[in-house]
Amino acid sequence: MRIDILTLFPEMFESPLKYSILKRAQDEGIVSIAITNIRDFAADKYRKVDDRPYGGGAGMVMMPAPLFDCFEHVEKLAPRRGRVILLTPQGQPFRQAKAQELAQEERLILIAGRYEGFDERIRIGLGAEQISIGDYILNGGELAAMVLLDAVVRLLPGALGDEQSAQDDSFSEGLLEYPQYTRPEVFRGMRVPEILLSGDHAKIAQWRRQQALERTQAWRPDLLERSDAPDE
Ligand code: 9D3
Repeated sequence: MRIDILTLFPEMFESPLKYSILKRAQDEGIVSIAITNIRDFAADKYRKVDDRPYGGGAGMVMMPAPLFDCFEHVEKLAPRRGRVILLTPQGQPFRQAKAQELAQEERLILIAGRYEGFDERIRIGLGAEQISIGDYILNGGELAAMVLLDAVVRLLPGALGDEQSAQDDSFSEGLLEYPQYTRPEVFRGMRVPEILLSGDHAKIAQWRRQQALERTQAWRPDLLERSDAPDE
């Protein structure tokens, strides 16, 4: 997969791309990630990319021309257009199902905004879909783009070890994880549940399933509405 990111703060992406799964996936050619600075496509000597909103109001709006020029440059860097995604607070909330869907694409173009928002003609003219990562206010779209990137790349074939990808299958059912324990058997007086030491794998699987259901009911009942899990 190729992922292009258009941003006014390209340096923000450097560190996350250097570690762990994102680093390895790039090194192994599973994903190619290219960051492009929208400001490089500003037309004037001040490198201006924002302007005051028509109709008045607080704050500034991202100008269409630098973004269109930046987009048209980036579009040509690879053969396919793929999906174009604007990270905005107005978007549909990002969920695992969307990450799965995006992981099937050959190319994504992500656009992270700053200021109060994008000139509406950007969304329309680029045929972009909008995605939000949740109902809270960030200072810009960059961290949202990184969240999306992280969630999508780990789903690409080969990005994780086999062991972990198998485990993910149970999470994609939409339940919280069962409780996990490692050594020692007793820590500060708290014991590992006896059943996990029993060696009875069928009983352990049954217990874990029950725990996952109970925790989801208690802590995230909203998840059960959407879960694929049968009505246990
Ligand atoms: C005053 C109205 N605000 C809209 C709710 C203005 C505004 C706030 C924050 C405009 C842009 C931003 C910057 N946020 C993002 O670009 C953003 C975001 C977010 O704030 N929350 C969750 N997901 C996302 S994706 C992009």
